[in-house]
Amino acid sequence: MAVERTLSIIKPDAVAKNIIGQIYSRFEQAGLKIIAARMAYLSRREAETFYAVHRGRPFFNDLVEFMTSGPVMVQVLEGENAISKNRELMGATDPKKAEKGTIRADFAESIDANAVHGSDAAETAAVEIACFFPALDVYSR
Ligand code: RTP
Ligand code: MG
Repeated sequence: MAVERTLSIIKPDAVAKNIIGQIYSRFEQAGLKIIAARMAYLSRREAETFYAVHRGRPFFNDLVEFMTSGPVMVQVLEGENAISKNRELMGATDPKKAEKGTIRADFAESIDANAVHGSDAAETAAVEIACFFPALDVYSR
C-alpha cells in the first residue's frame, strides 16, 4: 500500500459549528496524520482558483459564495491510501446520500454546506497541497 498525501478542508459550516476537533479525531482514528495545518479565510479569487475545475457548472457561484462565507481549516493528511481513505471518511457529496457514520452524514446540512473537502486523485492532491502550503511547511513524521 502506498503512503499518500491529500488536502483536506474543513469548510465554513463545520468551522462555525465548532467541530474541528471532532473531525480531526476521525482522521486520527483512521490512521491519517495531520502533517500541515492552517486556518484561512479565502478571497473570492482564491476560492475560484481552487475550484477552477468546476467553473461554468451551475453550482459554481454558490460554491464560491459558500467557501468565502467564513474561515476554513486546511490540512494535509498523510497515510496509507490517504486520498481514498479521506474520501471514505467524508461520505458522498450530498449528505442525504452519505453513508451513516461518515463526516457528511453526521455533520453536514446540504450539498452546498457539506462540511469537508478532500482531494479526489493523486494529481489534484499535489496541486491542491501546493495551493496552500510551501513544501518547507509540511512536516512528514
Ligand atoms: P469537494 O470537492 O468539496 O471535496 O466535494 P466533492 O469532490 O464531493 O464534490 P465535487 O463534485 O468536487 O463538487 C465540489 C463541491 O461543489 C458543490 N456541488 N454542488 N448542487 C450540485 O449539484 C453540486 N454539486 C457539487 C458541493 O458543495 C461539492 O462539495
Ligand atoms: Mg471535488
